[in-house]
Amino acid sequence: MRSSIMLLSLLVLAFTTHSATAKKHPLDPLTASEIINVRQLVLKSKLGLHKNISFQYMALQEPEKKAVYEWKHGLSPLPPRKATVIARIPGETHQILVDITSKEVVYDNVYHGFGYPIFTIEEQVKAVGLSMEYPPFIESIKNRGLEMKSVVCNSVSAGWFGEKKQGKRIMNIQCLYTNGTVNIDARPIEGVTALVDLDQMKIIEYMDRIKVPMPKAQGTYYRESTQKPPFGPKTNPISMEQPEGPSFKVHGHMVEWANWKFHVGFDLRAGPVISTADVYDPEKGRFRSVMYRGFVSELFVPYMDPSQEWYFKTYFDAGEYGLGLFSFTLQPLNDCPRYAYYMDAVYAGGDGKPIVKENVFCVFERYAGDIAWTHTEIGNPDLVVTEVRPEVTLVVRVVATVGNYDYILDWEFKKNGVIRGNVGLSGILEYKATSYTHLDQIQKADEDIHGNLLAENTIGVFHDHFLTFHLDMDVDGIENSFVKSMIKRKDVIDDQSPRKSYWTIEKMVAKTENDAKVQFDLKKPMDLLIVNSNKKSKVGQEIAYRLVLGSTAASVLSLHDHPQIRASFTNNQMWVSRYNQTEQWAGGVYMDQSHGDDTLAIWTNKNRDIENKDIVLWYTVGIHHIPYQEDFLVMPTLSEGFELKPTNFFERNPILKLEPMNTSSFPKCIKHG
Ligand SMILES: *[C@@H]1O[C@H](CO)[C@@H](O)[C@H](O)[C@H]1NC(C)=O
Ligand SMILES: *[C@@H]1O[C@H](CO)[C@@H](O)[C@H](O)[C@H]1NC(C)=O
Ligand SMILES: *[C@@H]1O[C@H](CO)[C@@H](O)[C@H](O)[C@H]1NC(C)=O
Ligand SMILES: [Cu+2]
Repeated sequence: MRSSIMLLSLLVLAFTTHSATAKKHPLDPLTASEIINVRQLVLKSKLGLHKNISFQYMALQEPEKKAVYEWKHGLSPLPPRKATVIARIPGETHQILVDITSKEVVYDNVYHGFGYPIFTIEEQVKAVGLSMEYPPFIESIKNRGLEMKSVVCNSVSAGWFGEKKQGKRIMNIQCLYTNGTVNIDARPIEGVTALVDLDQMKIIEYMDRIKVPMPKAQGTYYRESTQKPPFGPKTNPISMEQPEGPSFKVHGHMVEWANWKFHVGFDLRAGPVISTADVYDPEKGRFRSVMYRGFVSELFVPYMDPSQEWYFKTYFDAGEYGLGLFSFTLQPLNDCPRYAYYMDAVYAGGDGKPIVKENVFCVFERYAGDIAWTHTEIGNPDLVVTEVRPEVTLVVRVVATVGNYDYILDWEFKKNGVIRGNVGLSGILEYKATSYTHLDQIQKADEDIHGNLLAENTIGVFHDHFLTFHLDMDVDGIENSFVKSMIKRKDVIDDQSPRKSYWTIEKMVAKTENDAKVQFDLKKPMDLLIVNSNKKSKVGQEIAYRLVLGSTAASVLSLHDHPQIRASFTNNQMWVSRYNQTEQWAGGVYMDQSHGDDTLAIWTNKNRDIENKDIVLWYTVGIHHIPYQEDFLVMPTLSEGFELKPTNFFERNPILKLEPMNTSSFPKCIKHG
């Protein structure tokens, strides 16, 4: 949720030629050479004459859905390639559309609304660098008996706290102390905050308010090379064998595996983007569409400390920092298994030039010893029947490290037709320094330290994580409806049964967007279906997919709290909106310092018709995080997710005819005594 100046060294990756040998797809992200072309076209325009132009965001302007489907069905050639660019010159945000195919700038509009674009790495590095030469800051460091050479700083988004007018484009700078440890997050220099005007690129406010003892460096090491025994717990080396190689194929950005076919894209803001996920139906002898597009639209992380140094820490990690921008090269064998296939990511840096980051994606088959289905039948005379099949799935993984936190973003495809979206949270908590080294020192019973004491002088501050997924479902066609299959208790009347109660289902078809806002309540259980009412199964059921919830949390902030107004897409845990290509970012295109006027909550106020229309499902994986000591020093992965599951989509269990595994398929292994 914040970036440190140290990141720079990781990011200066040379631009290497990235050949596009494989077959192109209309949703392929911009290639390096396309990025070069877009940059040149913008620089040749009037705006390009400005010497301080900065490329905040560049992405493929997606062709219309209709064009993508026609291309897929072989009815038309590749649609023209276009790029959307958000550029910044001091005082102005420009929205630019570039037609790469016809080599022209289609439009260049100045944005006059609230909010600012995503930060570039370059401007964050510049901003944090300012404090290093700022005399009052140098004084503050000296006053604390610290040395400047061990200080690193973070860029912390400023948020919005009710000002009526659009404020300056600003950012907070706070610093940490290394002095030997690579764990920069462990030693916050509490009480010192600088405010930077990003247009002028200078510090405009400075606050050195309180002095708090800094946590010790000792015990903050997590690198293997710095560890001392006892080690462990230990197990023997482990790996899954694929004697005949993996079963998936990657052509450019298309992945084919078992009964699945889908496109893997990359976006600076969202990170991985899964598109046109189609599942094969052996009975129908063809692929059927499931999801047109799925990605993390926003990631809201509000901290629960209202003090002057902390109140603004209400991060929007996708829209302010970029889950793609902060995705890094995966480490073979540990980030992904031995047989994983790696893919690079290409995006435009702040200067508009392409950056190729290697091995940002991994694709691998997962076999974790789990069972896909099983049954033992002992009822047959003289015959025990056991049939069991192993579960093998396919995973596409990206790890986004937004400052201190690491988000392991997985899309998993299963042979039974399930798509699972999963996020693993790891990394280092955002710590607050305190004078306390033991809870006994807290005198007043009602003192709120806004977190838990995790180690001496170290508080893990309370916070939430809300990952809002954009799930554009096209279940066996574009026109879908949202149906709540509500579980309702029935009371037995007139003693017609010894039972007093039972439950049954009542179906509610959402006519409009308001009907489809869902806040979960254990006392009102329901299945949440995206149905295609134009298609029926053989017994007459509507074809559907349903959302199976994972970890769900409702924000408990006041609806009038400004961070919550900006994050009003978390006011419900699930929404359905009418498809509109411009409505992709749940918190708005301009998330930084936004006023909450371009959110999912605002769009759905239109209360559009959603019955038998092209619709988008929005679901928020939510986690309230009360830190405990085990989260210190690096958090063991907390894994949460949801499933999109076929629901009367297939005539029967689609994996009934899976073949079991067989010992003879594997090479003979040497047994060690
Ligand atoms: C704008 O560009 C000039 C010349 O390249 C440079 O000196 C100045 O620092 C830039 N301003 C900002 C805010 O980056
Ligand atoms: C830096 O670390 C060294 C070794 O742990 C220690 O001796 C020194 O006092 C530290 N310096 C400061 C300024 O904290
Ligand atoms: C699509 O959404 C944008 C932003 O909410 C809105 O301005 C536009 O009118 C919408 N288009 C249609 C066809 O509804
Ligand atoms: Cu957390």
